Amino acid sequence: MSEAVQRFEAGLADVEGAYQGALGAANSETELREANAKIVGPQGALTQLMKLMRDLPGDRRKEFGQLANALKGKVTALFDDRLAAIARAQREAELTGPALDVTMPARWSREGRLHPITRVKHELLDIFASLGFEVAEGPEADTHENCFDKLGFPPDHPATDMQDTFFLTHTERGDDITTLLRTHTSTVQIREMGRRPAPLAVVSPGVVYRRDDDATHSPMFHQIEGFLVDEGVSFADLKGVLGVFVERLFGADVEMRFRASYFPFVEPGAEVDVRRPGGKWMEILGCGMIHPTVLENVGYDPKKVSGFAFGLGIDRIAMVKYAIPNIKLLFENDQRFLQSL
Ligand code: FA5
Repeated sequence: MSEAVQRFEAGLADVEGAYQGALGAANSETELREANAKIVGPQGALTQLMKLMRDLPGDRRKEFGQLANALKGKVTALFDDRLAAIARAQREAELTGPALDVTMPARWSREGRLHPITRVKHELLDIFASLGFEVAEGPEADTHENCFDKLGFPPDHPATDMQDTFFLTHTERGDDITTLLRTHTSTVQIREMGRRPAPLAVVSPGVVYRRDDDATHSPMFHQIEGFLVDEGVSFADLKGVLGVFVERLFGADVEMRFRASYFPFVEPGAEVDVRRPGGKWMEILGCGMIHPTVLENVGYDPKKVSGFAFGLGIDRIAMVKYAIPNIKLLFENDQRFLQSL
């Protein structure tokens, strides 16, 4: 008898003797599949044995082929039986085992709510709406003209460096159009005044962008622009509106001060700081009387009408309101921090 025949016979006998024990010992579907793979899987004992068939003498091949196939059939049949038995046993255990515990606490699902910046924005807009301001919005990407030129920034004036930003270029019908991420919401003054006559009183919330980055400056932040134009509007009106606003927002015990400041689009210009009792001053807005050049640029007659404007930082107001030490906390979206507000 050839050596190959001997090996083949011995191999078949090994599988024959072991397969029932191996499949019978498996107690779960995973164990059963593993045991089955060791016999008839690609690396399994029987599969490997069948690869030896070509070494057998030609006249014995058919006989051994039939034996090997018959054995494979028995293995597969037992595997199917065992798989069904395991599934039955599992089902049986579920049915006879302890019932579903309906008293178990449900998985807690977090309830979402508005981000503090959105809440503060709504609160600010409500106050201005109650004072008679209407709400308008403008695009985040706007032209150099609306962001700087028509607001009285001279071309390439170093003042534009105050608000270093991101420029965007796209091509439209063959022309390169340059827009930029607006650095302030004052763009909406130009847009709204440009499209309708005075009198008007508008607030405009939105996102703005600058190359700024520290504890009180974020490269992306939120402003609300406000402006009012009519006959005979004076700085006293501006102080009155902002005084009511600060008191409604923070309560009577928060102090407020106007500091003279420069913005090309107002004259005179100021900044407003607020302070909680015992706290530090925090700048919350810039403001002033709309510059006559700006009024002319939007087609108004500065001899007939005048107006005031202000631009406030929503994030800064949220910082004062919730005593948040670093503006970054507002944008990290750490649930533990947001839940605490
Ligand atoms: C302006 O943006 C002017 N457009 C405001 C204005 C409007 C003045 C109308 C006069 C008339 P300023 O750069 O100071 O001004 O920004 C206004 C407010 O935005 C600041 O008072 C501050 O509260 C907030 N702010 C400015 N830069 C940042 C920043 N990087 N991160 C967060 N808040 C900021």
